[in-house]
Amino acid sequence: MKQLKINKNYLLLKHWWEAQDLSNYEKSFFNREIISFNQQLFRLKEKKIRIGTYGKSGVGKSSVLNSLLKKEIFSTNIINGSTREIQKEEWILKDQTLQSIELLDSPGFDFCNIKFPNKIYSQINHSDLILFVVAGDINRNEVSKIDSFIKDGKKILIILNKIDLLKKNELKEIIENIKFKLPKDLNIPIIINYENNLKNYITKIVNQYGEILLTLNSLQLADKLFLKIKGQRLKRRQKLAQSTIGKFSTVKASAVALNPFILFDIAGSFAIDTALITELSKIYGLNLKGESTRKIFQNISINNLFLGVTQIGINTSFNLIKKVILLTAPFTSGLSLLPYGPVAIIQAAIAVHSTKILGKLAAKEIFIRSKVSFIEPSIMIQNITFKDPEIFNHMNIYLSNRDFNNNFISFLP
Ligand SMILES: Nc1nc2c(ncn2[C@@H]2O[C@H](COP(=O)(O)OP(=O)(O)OP(=O)(O)O)[C@@H](O)[C@H]2O)c(=O)[nH]1
Ligand SMILES: [Mg+2]
Repeated sequence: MKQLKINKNYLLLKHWWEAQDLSNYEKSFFNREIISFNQQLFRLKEKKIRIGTYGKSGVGKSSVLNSLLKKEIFSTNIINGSTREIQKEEWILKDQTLQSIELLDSPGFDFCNIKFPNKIYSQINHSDLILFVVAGDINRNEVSKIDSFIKDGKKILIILNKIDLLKKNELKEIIENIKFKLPKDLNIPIIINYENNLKNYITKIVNQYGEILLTLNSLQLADKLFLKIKGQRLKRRQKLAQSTIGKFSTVKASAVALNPFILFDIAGSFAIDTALITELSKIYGLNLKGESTRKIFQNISINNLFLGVTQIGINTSFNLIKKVILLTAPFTSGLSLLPYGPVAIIQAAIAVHSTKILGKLAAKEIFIRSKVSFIEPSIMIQNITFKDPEIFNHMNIYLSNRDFNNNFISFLP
């Protein structure tokens, strides 16, 4: 494994976070997420890995943690629902590079009396490592929860508990059944909880990969928050961009059509179009100078047949008709102005339509140009290389599910 410097990554991430420059609105809108991310940053700085348990009620989540701690810290009961909310305990392992381990116990996800099941899922989902505790073969609900964690790009281990209640030949069969229901290519480990087996396994994982799991998870949580903030910014800008495009198309429609005595030429139309692009670029936080605006405009007109044709069409053919009509007006006592009505309507319609297309294409082009150039968390993730890639399969899933572009194009006007 490339020597991973946790301090360096902490500083990079902290720096990135400070540069985010959130507005007050965003600070209050994302308050909970921000607090939780700051806690993660703090854990990264302090080298405190967080391990969370999850599973059905009564499978032995609290007992599993007690067996790691070798103390009865978390309450257990034969009656389901002995854990009602998330609880924490520090687990200090000797001879390891990490400062300490934070263990999270959670209520059973299927227990009917827990108040906020989604909040509990989300808190466990923030852990650096998830122990998914099962007691025997897994049912549809358990498979679906495991799938959600996988989709979210989390590192999970399946902990098979209560094996003392099984006959010897049953154990093998149950493990096969569980494996059959998990995604084949991922090789999610199934760890049997007997004697010191689980403790040894987790100690090994934490010693070998603790730092990198903590770092990767911090980057992943940073990236998730970054995407949320970015999505929300784009949604607000989408509204602003749409109304700006609307205003410009009205201006252009009246300029080219409604006043038959202004011979609105290519230069005038171009001025309105470039003003629109400049306005849109301001909305997307990219202050384009004249030259780049012209380039965007040219690119768009060349690549869009309709726009290219209307640029010429509105301004030449229709104006020619206008001129002829106006010139002949004195000879026809103004009668020739009558056909001007429909021409004006067509001109206005084309102007509106073409401005809307121009606005949409320009927003997309501007958005692509405004993509942040400084190091962002997803790039930091991609820059980390691994000696044991299989352990980090979950990050590949995360990156491929992230689907950056497709998510955001829908937020454009
Ligand atoms: N036979 C056997 N019983 C176990 C084992 N682990 C836990 N139990 C028992 O199973 C019951 C439930 O255990 P808990 O640890 O409370 O289960 P939990 O998943 O935390 O349950 P909730 O907090 O209600 O969701 C208790 O009576 C435990 O003593 C095991 O390995 N073998
Ligand atoms: Mg419990």
